[in-house]
Amino acid sequence: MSSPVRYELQDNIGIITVDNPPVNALSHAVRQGLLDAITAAGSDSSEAVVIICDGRTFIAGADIKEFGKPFKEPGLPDLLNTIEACEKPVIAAIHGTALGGGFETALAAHYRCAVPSAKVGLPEVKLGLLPGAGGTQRTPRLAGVKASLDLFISGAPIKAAQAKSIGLIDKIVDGDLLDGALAWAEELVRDDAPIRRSSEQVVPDFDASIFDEYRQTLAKRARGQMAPGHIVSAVEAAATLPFDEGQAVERRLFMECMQSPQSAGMRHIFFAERQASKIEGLSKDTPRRPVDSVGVIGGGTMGGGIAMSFANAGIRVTMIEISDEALQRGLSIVERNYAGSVKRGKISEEKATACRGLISGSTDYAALAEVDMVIEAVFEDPDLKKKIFKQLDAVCKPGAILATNTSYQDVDAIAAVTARPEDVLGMHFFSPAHIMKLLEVVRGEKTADDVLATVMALAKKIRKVAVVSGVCYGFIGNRMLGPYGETTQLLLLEGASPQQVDSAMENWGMAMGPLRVFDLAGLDVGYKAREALSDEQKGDPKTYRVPDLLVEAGRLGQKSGSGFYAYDENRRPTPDPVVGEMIENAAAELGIERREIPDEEIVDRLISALVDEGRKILEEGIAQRSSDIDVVYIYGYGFPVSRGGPMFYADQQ
Ligand code: T1G
Repeated sequence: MSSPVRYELQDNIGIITVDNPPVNALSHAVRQGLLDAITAAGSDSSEAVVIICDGRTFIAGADIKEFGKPFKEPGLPDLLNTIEACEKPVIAAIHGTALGGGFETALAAHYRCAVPSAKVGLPEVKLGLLPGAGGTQRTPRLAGVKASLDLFISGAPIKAAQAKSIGLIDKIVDGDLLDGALAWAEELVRDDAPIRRSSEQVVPDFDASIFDEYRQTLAKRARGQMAPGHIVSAVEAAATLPFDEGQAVERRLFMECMQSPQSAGMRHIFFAERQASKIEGLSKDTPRRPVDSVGVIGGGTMGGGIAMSFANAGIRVTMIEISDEALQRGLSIVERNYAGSVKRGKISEEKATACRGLISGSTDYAALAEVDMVIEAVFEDPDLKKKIFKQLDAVCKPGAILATNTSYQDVDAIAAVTARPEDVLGMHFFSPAHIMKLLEVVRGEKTADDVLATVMALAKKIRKVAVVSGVCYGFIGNRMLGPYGETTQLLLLEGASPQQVDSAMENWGMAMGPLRVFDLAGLDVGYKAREALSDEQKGDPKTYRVPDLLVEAGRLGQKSGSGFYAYDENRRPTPDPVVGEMIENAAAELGIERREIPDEEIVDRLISALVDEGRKILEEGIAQRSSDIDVVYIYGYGFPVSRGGPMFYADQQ
């Protein structure tokens, strides 16, 4: 088996090339290949060494697939210390994304150059880890304490120009990277440039109180997460200890993170997210239809957000509304959202104007005659949706993809009103649609393979994480929310208060407790849905008695100023004794004895409710794999990524 690393001497420069597709991850073979190459360069006639990569990117990190497997030498920290110890100038030449162990490799080199489009970063925190191969010790010596803390704690990559401005990249190379790096190496040799080891640099002055400041912020912002706190300790070691001692601290903290269930959960989601984009039985070569223009039916909150998702990806959007007034309202939602994003510095004024310019409106369906795709985003009335699909069937061109943004309804029944059910599927966005990453792609019985393949690829283009679901009431996410909500109601009747249930779940890691979620969504939504059901279909009255009482008392949730909580003008929730009384009366009426319920039991029963329904969804083939369910809950329902999703969590227990 040939090594994924090759070494060649070109004139007086040694060139080490890593070629390990798809992202040149630092697998054992790559580490061994790098060690062999730097050793060879150390003893041959080369006067300098360039490390460069083939393919689409410089090394994008350690090979995450090897984590948790038996460790094989050489380890990365030792390998990078060997590269740094080289007595000849070592230059790292970066393109694509130099991430994690990949950027640590560049930091172990004595000089770094990059093409303008390159990005560098240390995203280990997103895997519940910290940079474990000298990154927490070398980066502060080049870029200082604060810039390093921000880089490690955000995990976000930065552009080459910014990296240069903080001392992490020395040179931007325009034109061919290898040519540029070789020319620079020649120059360094000619100028007898010093061997500049990052580990020997002194950490620039810093205010020692910065570490406690970050710890306090993280105690709130990253409550319960291990890695961010360990990052601060590792950087503090870099700032206060000699390199070797600091590296030992880094290693110890890294191993603690690596062995933590949190990192296991986050690594699971890393691969689960990528797995979700693969559809069993659908080959990678399935043809795709072009989607350069999209129609959106409905200019409400969802319609506006969906329109922005496509415009942000450079796709022209036509928003359809029933009247000019409604259309103006829809377009002004978009306007307001963009203005807000500019104000919060999320996007530039230019970008917002360009995206805004891609969105137009009409009240005439004829405006959709030539679009490649239409997404219906009107409120949850199945008859209205069917009426709209009949109209779309009449006006849209052959081959146009017709999608519904329904959160619950039978996509096959909607498709059946058209003469082209093969062109119909569900695209279930989550509110706010221009921000939430999850997209449930609902595959109808007759949905054509190329339609599915097109939408899955399109999801990546509009920066969504797409998960395929079969047709059932509520698909994957909302279907599981049913038993989760019912169990919540039982817990209230049995003795837990809304604030106890919510804080138990939020302390466990959920972004928001169930009662606050229901108040945010609006209690009238469920009430209206139940009104259309028979008592038998509604199921056990215990599971909806209290929400019904609240709605009938005009408590619709945040939007009416009260629901399970009372809300102030800033929509901050406060417990309301009136609700406590309503719950007690309902419990008495339903003959339920009340008792103290420990937080653990609340968490167990609610997570079990999710997992049990998840298992049924798997048995029925509604979801392709259990990790897809985890991705749905992480990206759509505020499930803590450090728990890996409900199904993964259950498997760990
Ligand atoms: N290890 C193993 N496989 C990886 C990988 C990695 N680091 N990165 C990507 N892949 C696989 C991925 O699963 C997919 O496989 C294919 O490559 C394409 O990825 C000591 C311990 C680089 C920005 O966290 O962020 O270094 O699905 O679909 O959208 O301090 O991948 O095709 O079979 O994501 O173009 C730190 C992780 C590791 C970077 C490219 N590094 N990767 O995005 O493609 S920890 C990271 C990414 C570490 C050291 C520590 C992205 C990307 P498949 P993709 P993409």
